[in-house]
Amino acid sequence: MNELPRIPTNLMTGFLGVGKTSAIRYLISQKPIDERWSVLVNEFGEIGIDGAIIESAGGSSLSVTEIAGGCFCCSSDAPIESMLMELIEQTSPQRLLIEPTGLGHPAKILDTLRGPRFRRLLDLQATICIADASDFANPGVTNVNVFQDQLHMADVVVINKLDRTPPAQLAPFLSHLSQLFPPKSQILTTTQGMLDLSVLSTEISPERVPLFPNAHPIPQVGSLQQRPGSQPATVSLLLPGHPLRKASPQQGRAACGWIFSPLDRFRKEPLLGLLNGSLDVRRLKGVFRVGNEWLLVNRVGGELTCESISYRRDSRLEVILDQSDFDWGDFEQVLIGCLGVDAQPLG
Ligand SMILES: Nc1nc2c(ncn2[C@@H]2O[C@H](COP(=O)(O)OP(=O)(O)O)[C@@H](O)[C@H]2O)c(=O)[nH]1
Ligand SMILES: [Mg+2]
Repeated sequence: MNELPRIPTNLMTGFLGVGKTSAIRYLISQKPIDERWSVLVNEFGEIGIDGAIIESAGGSSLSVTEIAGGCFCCSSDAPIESMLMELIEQTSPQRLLIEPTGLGHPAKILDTLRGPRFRRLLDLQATICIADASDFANPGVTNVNVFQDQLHMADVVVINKLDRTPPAQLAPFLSHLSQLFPPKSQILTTTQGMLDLSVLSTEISPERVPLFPNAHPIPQVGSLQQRPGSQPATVSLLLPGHPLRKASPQQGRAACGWIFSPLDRFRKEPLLGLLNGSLDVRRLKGVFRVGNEWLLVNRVGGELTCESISYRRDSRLEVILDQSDFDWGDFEQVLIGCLGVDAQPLG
């Protein structure tokens, strides 16, 4: 009996906000036009956003499946197995890319992909860890076991955000990476996740084992899961001005997400003022209907970026803080206060 060719598959790991989604979008921009790719993306919070961002980068031969609501790597419900199988059956991809959350432990996902259910279906290729040298310079991040294992389990490490990496931060990180065992197949530097497609088929080492296999506590898995090839979770019954809020603390960090009615429009200035405000943000991302346009807002630490996006469904926001407790009520009131339409100049 002829076996179907196994699907070339890559895991794109990396800590919060390092540029995983940017790298996937850039890889998709080089996708041969007649090749079918699928992307499985897992979000730290309950409100999926990356799926929409990635989907807006591709055409009809791209299918994006999002699992929101915590890390699939350690979920007791193991939705990754059933969703991955469904995705393979429904989309028959010729390449599969998987983006776990920035807090995801790669070992458990790799075990699943190499396990009995998937090893005849998937051709597991390079695990690519995107990294930010400023995280390596931050003991609050380097002490996180998941961060260390993301680097340790990778075949390729890509130091992204070179545009804002001082040489004094780059050199010690490169030196650390070059001393890891087994040696990395490639250590690359780039900006905006710009990677050549050839990186996906880099040679891999079967010897890599985790340093901290049990590093990850078991979080809850939320209900806003998405089916293969479907749209990101939408809540059609939301009333304008009354967003759905889902708080979902992650490994000792306060985190919360909101979905607004598609009819809600934001005023740009107060919205960006709030999102760029004094909150102790580790990671923030959102898509917003602002006047007649749609904006993608990203913040990592204190750095906020904003760009137009072709996503057009509803406004949604996800925030994760560098502190364990936060009362989201006041923040939500200010967020709702940003709704409205900017006054048009007279005349
Ligand atoms: N300065 C700078 N920002 C970048 C670079 N690559 C990505 N970003 C920004 O970093 C933020 C997080 O990127 P994203 O790809 O969503 O990271 P992810 O959370 O790892 O998926 C976004 O605002 C990106 O625009 C880069 O090379 N330099
Ligand atoms: Mg992402």
